[in-house]
Amino acid sequence: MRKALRAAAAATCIGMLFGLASTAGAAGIKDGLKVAFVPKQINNPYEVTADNGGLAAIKEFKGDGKVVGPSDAGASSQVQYINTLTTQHVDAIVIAANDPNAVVPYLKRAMERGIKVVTFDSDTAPAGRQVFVNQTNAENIGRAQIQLTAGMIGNEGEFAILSATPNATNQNTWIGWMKEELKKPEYAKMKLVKIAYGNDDDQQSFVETQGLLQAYPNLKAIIAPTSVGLAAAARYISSSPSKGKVVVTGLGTPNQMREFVKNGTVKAFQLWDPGQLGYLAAYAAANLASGAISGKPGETFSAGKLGTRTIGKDGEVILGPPQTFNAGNIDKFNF
Ligand code: RAM
Repeated sequence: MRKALRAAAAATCIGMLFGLASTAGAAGIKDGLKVAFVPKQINNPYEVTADNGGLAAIKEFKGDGKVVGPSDAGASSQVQYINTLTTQHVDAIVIAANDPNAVVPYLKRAMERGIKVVTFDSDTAPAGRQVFVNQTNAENIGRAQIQLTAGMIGNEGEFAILSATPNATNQNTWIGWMKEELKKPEYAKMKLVKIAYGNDDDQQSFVETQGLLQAYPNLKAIIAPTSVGLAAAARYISSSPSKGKVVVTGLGTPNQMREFVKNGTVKAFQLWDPGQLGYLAAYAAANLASGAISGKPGETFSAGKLGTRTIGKDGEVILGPPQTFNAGNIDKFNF
């Protein structure tokens, strides 16, 4: 009899556990969370891959995901989308911000109404969000871009940067670290002659590349720390007399760069996995919206296939180290 009672009690406990598991999705995440992704711009293949990673995570934890955003990466182009999501009272907004400050008052308003905000890819000022999911350590990226370029031009010559928009937090942070790295004595003969902006617009980036080559006939390299800019610069150079003379490198997706690596225009470039970036950002948002974390340094959360992650200084979570792609490994990647 006692045995039977004990068994019944155990069954009740197990039932409670299962009961809990069915109302809370993956590892303490509530079911049915409404999570909205707001990319820098919707027609950029990099952003599409990142958003799809986010949607895959949302599906895993049984949430309700969507992607809304502008077609241009202008500083305040995301404001109207943030306001609509605030009115709809989604549970979380995951945004790659086009400007560190322009969106902050609107994101603050969303947070005041209980919506959790995660920035990923490109941060806002810390007041605009609870957590920033950073692709990789910004200092490493900036320094690595200079090291990669220096190695290809023998630490000597004029080079230009073809960036995204003048306001982009991520590119501006990386460029800041590139300038820091350039202060080292081994780069004394390398000269940054111009920072041009293609605004993450393919045509504009193409035209800016042409302008750089005309204005600086001795140019040895272009660094484009933007997937849109890098693909456009490589396309321009691949069919110009500068092919083989001007090094093109930066940050880009293997699928957009494969052709230019294979035809010899680009020897090497870098990136992380944008799909994993979106995936991690979705998990951070869901954990915030479930009350499992609040965004304080030292908190940990479970991020599905990416395991347990820790929130660092200023609410930053880092995905991992970047990858360098070249002719030898590019076919191993498909994004
Ligand atoms: C573009 C965007 C994005 C950046 C990548 C490398 O797609 O500017 O923010 O992270 O390039």
